[in-house]
Amino acid sequence: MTTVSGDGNSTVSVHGLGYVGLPTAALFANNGHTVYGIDTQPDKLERLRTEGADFRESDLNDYVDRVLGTDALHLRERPIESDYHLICVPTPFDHERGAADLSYVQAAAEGIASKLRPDDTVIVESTVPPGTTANVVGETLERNGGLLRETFNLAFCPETVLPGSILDELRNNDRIVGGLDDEATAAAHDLFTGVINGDVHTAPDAATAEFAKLAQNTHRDANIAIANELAKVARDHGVVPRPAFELANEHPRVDILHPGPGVGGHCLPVDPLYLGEHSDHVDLIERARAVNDGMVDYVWDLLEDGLGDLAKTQVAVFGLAYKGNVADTRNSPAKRFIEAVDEPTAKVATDGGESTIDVRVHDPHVDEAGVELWSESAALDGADAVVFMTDHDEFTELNPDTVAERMDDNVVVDARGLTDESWHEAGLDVRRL
Ligand code: SAJ
Repeated sequence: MTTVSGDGNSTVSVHGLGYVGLPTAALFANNGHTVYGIDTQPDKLERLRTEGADFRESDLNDYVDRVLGTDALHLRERPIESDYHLICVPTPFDHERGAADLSYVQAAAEGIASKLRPDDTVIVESTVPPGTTANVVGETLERNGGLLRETFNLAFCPETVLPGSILDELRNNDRIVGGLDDEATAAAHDLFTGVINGDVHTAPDAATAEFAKLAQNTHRDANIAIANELAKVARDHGVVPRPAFELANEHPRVDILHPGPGVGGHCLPVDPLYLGEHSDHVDLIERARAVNDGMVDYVWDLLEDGLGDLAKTQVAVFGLAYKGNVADTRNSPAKRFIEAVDEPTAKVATDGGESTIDVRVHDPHVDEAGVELWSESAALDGADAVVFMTDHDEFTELNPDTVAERMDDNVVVDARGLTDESWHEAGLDVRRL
């Protein structure tokens, strides 16, 4: 097996320098390893060289910039011989095929194969359906390189980054490692033990580690779905959901999560889908996905209910990011909410005529091409309704009297539980999840 491991002087190649790979490369480079950060996009490498890291998390940028341009972290377009190869490339879900798109993983494995030496260790971090490390990566490495499977180490170790606290979670979270054999598991275990503060748990094999990762995010997605469904049912009973959940959560074995406008980000909306690829028993998991995706329509219903008529309406949408205090808009429910404005059914006024909805999106964290963003006051001035889609701190701090003064009408749809009694007292008609 790999002789030098978690002792901080191995060569480690990180394939794919995205939101997982770049912080991971910095983690190893900051802990004494010689790291090769490999990415097939020359523009990205050039930007990193000239401008440094551009995460929205300054502690992470400092951590990456500290090693960029030093002998600890070399940026390269092509694979190079290394003791360890970490695969951190995207694995988007291909909705047309109903399967994970493993082409980036395969391409990375093909590149590694030509540089693989006996006893080197390959570790997959990208989220993949169970069996991928052994069947797809293992076979690709063997087919494209000159080595038999038994002569190198192959393991899976899922990434655990949380937008908003990437560096903290990268350094402090526990990790799971599962290899195709004990040597591979041990090699991966030693590598991560040397650089993180959390524990490294060993799985009996790679497929178990792959499954465990998917189970974590599927569990969270399904638990958010039950919170969302309970919230809708609560409202049907005239009960405000969140205070009811807080009471229910007084029980030691109950922990209802927060309802909201749906689930976004790069993990929860996608990972549960990977479980259905080789199983006929995915049922509740799919329904949970549908419940969460359907929350955007429910928020629309609350809005329509509040306004009564959508003709010539001005709506301020507060929050474009997929969750509070981040700039990330991937799979954001707010984006789907705004897109729904363009659908013909959303535009029918109660008198049957065309309605014109003027949507003004305000998000102090987001700066995104293609989406027109408004300042807080420009979004609120003359608005008939305000819809809270993201729980940014700035929104929690809003003064309801000021909001009421600026608006024309008084409808507030609070999909994030930001408002309290003072919003009613300010004369606002609040519909809360
Ligand atoms: N959300 C709710 N209600 C809640 C909690 C979250 O509606 O009670 C929504 C959020 O607003 C957001 C979405 O769910 O739209 C996902 O947010 P999140 O904070 O639950 O998770 P992510 O996607 O940012 O990161 C998840 C995390 N996984 C788990 O908590 C099990 C993170 O720890 C993983 O590292 C990450 O996926 C990953 O990379 O897989």
